[in-house]
Amino acid sequence: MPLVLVTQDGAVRTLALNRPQALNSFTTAMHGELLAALDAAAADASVRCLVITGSGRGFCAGQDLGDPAVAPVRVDGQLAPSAEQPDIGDLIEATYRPLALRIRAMPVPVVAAVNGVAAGAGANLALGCDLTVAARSASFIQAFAKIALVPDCGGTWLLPRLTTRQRALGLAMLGDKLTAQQAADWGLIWQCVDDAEFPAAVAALAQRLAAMPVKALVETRAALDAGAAADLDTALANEARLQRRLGRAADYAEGVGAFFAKRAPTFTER
Ligand code: T3D
Repeated sequence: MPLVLVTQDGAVRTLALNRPQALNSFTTAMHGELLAALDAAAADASVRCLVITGSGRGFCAGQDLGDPAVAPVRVDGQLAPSAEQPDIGDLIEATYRPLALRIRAMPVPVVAAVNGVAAGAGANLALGCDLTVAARSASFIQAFAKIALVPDCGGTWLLPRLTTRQRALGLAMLGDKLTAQQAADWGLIWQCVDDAEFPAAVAALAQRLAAMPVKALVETRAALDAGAAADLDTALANEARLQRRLGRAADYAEGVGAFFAKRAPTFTER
């Protein structure tokens, strides 16, 4: 059984994490399949929007804590620190770091469709996508402190950018469950949708993004990320550089032409 299910509807590709019996928690093998699926989507010109979701009742419970890549070894039958302990830093370097960077560099908009609980690295996978839509029954848990770790998969970068210092620290230190509605109210996610409307809402958003000028949307993501750390003049210079390039591209001509012709534009670039 694939650990990542890949489906496509028009120009929208959906990747569903597929270890429902363990709430789609990450094993090294699932990381490998997800990165390969992201690379394949990035290379396929028919894909204009990517959706990441979970199979079954969960989105993703973060790292599989029983995976040999992280599990503490048994000493005299007890789980305990040991020289044999796998190096979790090596795992993070090889898996969550490239995953978080890959999503941020996708050449198409990325929607997280959070169908259920998103915990640990699963929460930060969801929060690191471009637009995060959650079913009302879903939740977000920065579970790391409960196992004496710090947020990873980009959480230390994302949380202070998405919310206030107090809320970021409260979430990360306490590891309490944040409901989908709270996450929306706090501005951490784009939208919380009633469960019955969730699949249709995700599909409508993804199809809408796929019909937009995705090259400009991807440049917008990069420019906002760069702008958050830049001074005003640097951001203005970056805007001029991007508009110079985008203004010579086919999608700009199409957008302006469609405006004056009073018709819907057909964007083709990626
Ligand atoms: O060393 C490192 O970990 C480095 C990497 C760090 C990145 C991280 O993501 S660290 C954070 C890891 N994740 C967690 O700590 C979350 C652990 N899970 C939970 O706290 C709970 O499962 C949830 C709050 C997410 C959901 O609770 P609930 O009551 O809805 O479900 P459940 O009964 O706890 O879980 C259902 C099954 O999934 C259960 O298996 P079973 O008993 O039916 O056979 C449970 O063991 C399994 N499961 C859930 N999360 C994980 C998991 N199995 C392995 N690893 C998990 N993370």
